[in-house]
Amino acid sequence: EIGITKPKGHKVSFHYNSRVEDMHFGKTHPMKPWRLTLTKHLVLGYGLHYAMDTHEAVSAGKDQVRAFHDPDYVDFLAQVSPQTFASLCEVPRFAQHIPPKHENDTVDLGPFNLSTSPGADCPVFDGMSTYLFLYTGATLGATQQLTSNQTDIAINWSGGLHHAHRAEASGFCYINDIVLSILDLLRVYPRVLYIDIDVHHGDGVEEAFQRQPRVMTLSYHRYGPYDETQHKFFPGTGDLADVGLKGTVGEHFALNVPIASGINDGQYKYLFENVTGRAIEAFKPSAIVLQCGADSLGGDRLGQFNISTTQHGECVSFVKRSGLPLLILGGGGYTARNVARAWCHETALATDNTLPDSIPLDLVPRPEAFQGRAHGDGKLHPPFNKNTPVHNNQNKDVDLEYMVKK
Ligand code: ZLM
Ligand code: CA
Ligand code: ZN
Repeated sequence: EIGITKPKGHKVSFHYNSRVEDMHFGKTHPMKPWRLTLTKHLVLGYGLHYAMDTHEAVSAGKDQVRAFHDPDYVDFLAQVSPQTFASLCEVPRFAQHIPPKHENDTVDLGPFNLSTSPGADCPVFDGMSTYLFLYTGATLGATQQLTSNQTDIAINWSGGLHHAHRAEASGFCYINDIVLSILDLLRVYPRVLYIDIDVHHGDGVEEAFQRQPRVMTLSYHRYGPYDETQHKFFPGTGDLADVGLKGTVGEHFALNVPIASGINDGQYKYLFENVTGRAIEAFKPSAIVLQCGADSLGGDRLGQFNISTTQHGECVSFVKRSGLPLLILGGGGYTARNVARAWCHETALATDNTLPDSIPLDLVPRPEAFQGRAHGDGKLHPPFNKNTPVHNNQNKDVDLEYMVKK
């Protein structure tokens, strides 16, 4: 028996709707909602649902999404499908959002940076509207539990889509559920701290609150040229010097920790705990939103860091120790079995449970996803092995010290 217990002294609520699992961004598109299925399998397999209140998420309404997004964009998202895309592009109020075509564009972009080309970051796919309004509804349901004092920690692994802008999809993100949540939190809490451990810069959230001193955004991310081609790692923003909009009251309420490829556990822990610790001390937030993108894990298909699920989880534990109302969200994560491992482990940390390292394979519907040498030998925390692509560590301790001192 695994012996899962309810946390003593605090409540955790879990927000999810299995309908998000059926979605396909496209055959080889890196974003796989299937990772959410695997996460659910591990959470239920270990019995963590006994330690939380579970809520079936309901779709967000268009009015709720308009609290941040452009009304034309919201209407477009609510109606779009591969079948309706072409005719919607002809509607004048949508057509005005079609970007001018650049000569070396590889994909045909429609309005709002959406596209039916298979190579697009933000494709239009079957069931897309349902998916978008559901992950957003899950985040808003989780937020509502916090603002009504019915929980202390609320979790939505299907949320955390930090790149979406007011009238533009970007980087696999269409609706910015994080911004919508923070706007709701601001009705109740004087100050909200947003922390983002996805390997990508949380640009959409930073931009939305760049003039807002009641929200501090703090992102840790891969930054700099990607490879010899000198292309920048997506989205290319989040320099150390970027601290919020200059000359507004929001200046100094954005923090960025740009990191080179290959960072290890010890270095990440040093950065995360020093910078986050000082941000909490100085800003004195009344609530925290933590985006837990799992593409910062070693072995991720798109990420370039070497951190373990243990260290990724340490970030969650560190933030939890603040004792503040906490919203935990997902985000990126492109090696599905590792995403599921990290988010299951973090669900356990939120509920004060310690899981045995052997996955209860008899209780998970797809044990083969976690078995065999290449899939982590049935362990929750398999060590990196020769199948894990490792990125050379380009981070010098002196550079990290410089950022912490700054
Ligand atoms: N091309 N298919 C992270 C968002 C990262 C921009 C370069 C598109 C991909 C990637 C799409 C099937 C989060 C860029 C990339 C190719 C312009 C990015 C479709 C592979 C595929 O095989 C693919 C044909 C696709 C997209 C790779 N895109 C890798 N990296 C980034 C966006 C989102 O984790 O932060 C939060 C959820 N985009 O680098 C290009 C510049 C589009
Ligand atoms: Ca980040
Ligand atoms: Zn990411």
